Amino acid sequence: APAIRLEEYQPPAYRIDTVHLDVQLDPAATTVTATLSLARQAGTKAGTPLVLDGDELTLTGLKLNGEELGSQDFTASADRLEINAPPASPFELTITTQINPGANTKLMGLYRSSGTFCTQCEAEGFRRITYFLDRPDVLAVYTTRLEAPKAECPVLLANGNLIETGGVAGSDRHYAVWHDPFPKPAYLFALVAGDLAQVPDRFTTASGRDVELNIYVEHGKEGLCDWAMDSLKRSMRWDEQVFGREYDLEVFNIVAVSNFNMGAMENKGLNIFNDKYVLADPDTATDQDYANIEAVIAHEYFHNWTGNRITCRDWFQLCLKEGLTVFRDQEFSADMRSRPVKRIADVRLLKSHQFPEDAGPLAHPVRPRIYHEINNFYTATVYEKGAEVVRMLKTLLGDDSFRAGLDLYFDRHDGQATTIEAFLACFEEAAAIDLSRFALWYEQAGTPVVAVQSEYDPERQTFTVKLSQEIPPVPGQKSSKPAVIPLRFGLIGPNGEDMDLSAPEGATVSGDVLVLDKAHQEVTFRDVASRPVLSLLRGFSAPIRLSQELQPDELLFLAAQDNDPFNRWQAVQTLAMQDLVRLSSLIRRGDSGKPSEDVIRVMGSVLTDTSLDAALRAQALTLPSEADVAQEIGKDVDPDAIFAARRLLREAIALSHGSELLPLITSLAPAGAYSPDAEAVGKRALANRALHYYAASGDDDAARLVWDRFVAADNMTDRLAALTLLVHDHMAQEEAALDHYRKRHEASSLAMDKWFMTQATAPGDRTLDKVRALMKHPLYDSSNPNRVRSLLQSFATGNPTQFARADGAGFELVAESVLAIDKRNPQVASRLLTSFRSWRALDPQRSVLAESALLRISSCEDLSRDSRDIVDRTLQ
Ligand code: B3K
Ligand code: ZN
Repeated sequence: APAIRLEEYQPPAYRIDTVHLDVQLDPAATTVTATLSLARQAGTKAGTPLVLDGDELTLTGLKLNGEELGSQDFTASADRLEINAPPASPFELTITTQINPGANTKLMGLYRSSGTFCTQCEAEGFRRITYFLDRPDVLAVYTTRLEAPKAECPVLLANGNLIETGGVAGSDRHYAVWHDPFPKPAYLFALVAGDLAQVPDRFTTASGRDVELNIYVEHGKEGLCDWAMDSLKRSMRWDEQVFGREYDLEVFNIVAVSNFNMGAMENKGLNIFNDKYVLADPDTATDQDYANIEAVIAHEYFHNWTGNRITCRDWFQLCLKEGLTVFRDQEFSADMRSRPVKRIADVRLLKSHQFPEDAGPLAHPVRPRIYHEINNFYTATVYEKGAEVVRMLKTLLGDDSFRAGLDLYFDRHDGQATTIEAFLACFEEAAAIDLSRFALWYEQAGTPVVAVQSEYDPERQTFTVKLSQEIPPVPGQKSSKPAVIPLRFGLIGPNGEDMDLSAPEGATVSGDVLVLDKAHQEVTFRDVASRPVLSLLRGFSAPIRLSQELQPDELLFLAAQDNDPFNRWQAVQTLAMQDLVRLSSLIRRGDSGKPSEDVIRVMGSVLTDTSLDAALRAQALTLPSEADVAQEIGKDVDPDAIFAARRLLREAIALSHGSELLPLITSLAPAGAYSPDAEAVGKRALANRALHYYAASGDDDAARLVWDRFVAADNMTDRLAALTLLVHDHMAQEEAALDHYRKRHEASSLAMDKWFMTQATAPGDRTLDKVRALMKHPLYDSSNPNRVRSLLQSFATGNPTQFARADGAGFELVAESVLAIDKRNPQVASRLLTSFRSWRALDPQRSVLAESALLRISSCEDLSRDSRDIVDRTLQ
């Protein structure tokens, strides 16, 4: 496939002002008649051919201004329709295509999910429905008429407002006409038709307009929509209050489907969701599920302004909508819950997903300059790092200028398809600031490493901080320019208070933010009465790696004293990380390590510090993951040694603090009915974290307690926490627990996904055979993306010792699965394939085996474009 390059962007030669779609739904032969009003763009020569995109289409009719087109006037193939010499003045094209939604296993375009017709058009799925200028800078007003048998498809939905419904005379069919007055790109088109239950509600906007809200689900699942609906209404209110953004149509519909390639999709007025991000009740959804639903509902809703009203000029600008919308959903969740706890969770995700991406063969800038398959660029870098860049902008500008810049953006670009440059220009203007250097965050791949050294001079009472920055080389980027890095900081005095400081020399400081913008910088603070401890990168104010040589006593001080809750958590993590790296390397050499007393003591004080929020304590007590430690080690990684090191530290903590654990487990149960509010969630998290340590002893008492909690749990969070311990620690009741769980939950696919996942992520060499056996389980379905993710994706990304087994069998299983899935669903296959991205960091024996699995995939000749792109880049 040819490379698409940002520098080669050309505006479209033709405009499409309106689209009338008539869709005659049929499982095997759906007929789509698209009537497009087209016009030459200023600057297009009369007679310039019109080239429309298609993908697996069959053309069955073509008219220009109502006249059948002769075969000499066009050329058509499954993936392209060219009108040789269109009229010079505006004209109308009527295209009829026939498609087979029942055979659409890629889940792009129009397909069926458990009998429901639904669509997914982002990024390039609309061209699988009709021939079109399928690019985000072609904005049109859509009217959609759907027709289907009334009994099979009582529900007919499309974008916009419903303007007409009726029966088709003399038949069992009925129709609905939807009109969306807001011009939109084709990727935001959607339709749904099927027999679904409707859960209705209402919302009154700030200006008093009444909006009808609906969630559509499979019959019988109506009772699982309360939390999603509640999250939607809170999102709508929040966007009004915090960003001044109101909803703009008469109706907002959400449909939950069980077969979906990703999380959800923000189609105008008709969001389509993976049911995993809609359905919840205490018995089947964990606290994490509730938080995810709240965040994804908000994210898709927020796209109405950041993505839909203002969209992207081209797919290189994807972060324009995604980075900004992730930032908005993060802020929403922070306001709904605890801000520091949310920040820690977001940073954990960034470090575990985006940092490895940015350090490996798949690294790319937040705004890529080249792609072969755009669907491979819905990445942690575009989304999560993209959100960090927006967050830095806010940190640098301050709240008021940031809001003024965003207001200007909404005002100036409403109704447009635009670029990162235009976005930044709004902030430059609103804040009278030059962002040309800041823009490097969109251009450069890789995570900057900031090295820090500090020195206190008691004679002169100065404190000097030497900072330097550098991005290690990544594919296609050997050198880099210094970035603009906002570092939130404090100098903490011996009493634990932040010192009052006057402006230092050597850097711009505003408030508590120091701006590092050169390769090397020396910053001197004067009149510093005593040696401070430097707390840097508070709140994780920039997506960088800090290389700061803090002494253990300084880290212990920060862990106990830092006024910034994020950095307190970070100090605990850093202490644990240092110890895990040390222990891993000892174990690797065959020595027996002894965990550090300091770390054990810090964990003990977190356990017992009741002045801290329970959720924060749970976060601090969660050791860096195996993947986090692997990333920190960086090369010649032995996952078995890392696993053993974590196990050792966990046991040592459990042994030293045994007596503190039991009361936490038993006393923290929130009173009353289950609620997903922040306080109750925090209590459950801490109790289950304590249980995790308590179980480490492996003795009978511990096993009994875990089993009892498993059986007695009245919510999924506690049940799954106990099940995970029983299975991952291979306790005697492991199989009994899995059986018990299966019997209880086999009617709920989403609950069973957790059952598959728990087994796929269990350590120990029996897991591989188990996963192979589970692939044949009657409840497993390799055509359903959620099932594949729960079993295979979680094995490949959540089980480092077994995926990277020293005999290569883990790599083989995943390679084999990628090849099998690729034939049906390239997007799911290529996502699974990205689990190999850190293969070069493994020890030589393992990396050779990973490479041969990759070569096996690469040698397959009919690989999809999606998987070909990932395997080529991974091997490069
Ligand atoms: N915009 C969609 C993602 C589409 C992915 C296409 N392969 C969901 C979201 O980010 O809100
Ligand atoms: Zn999004």
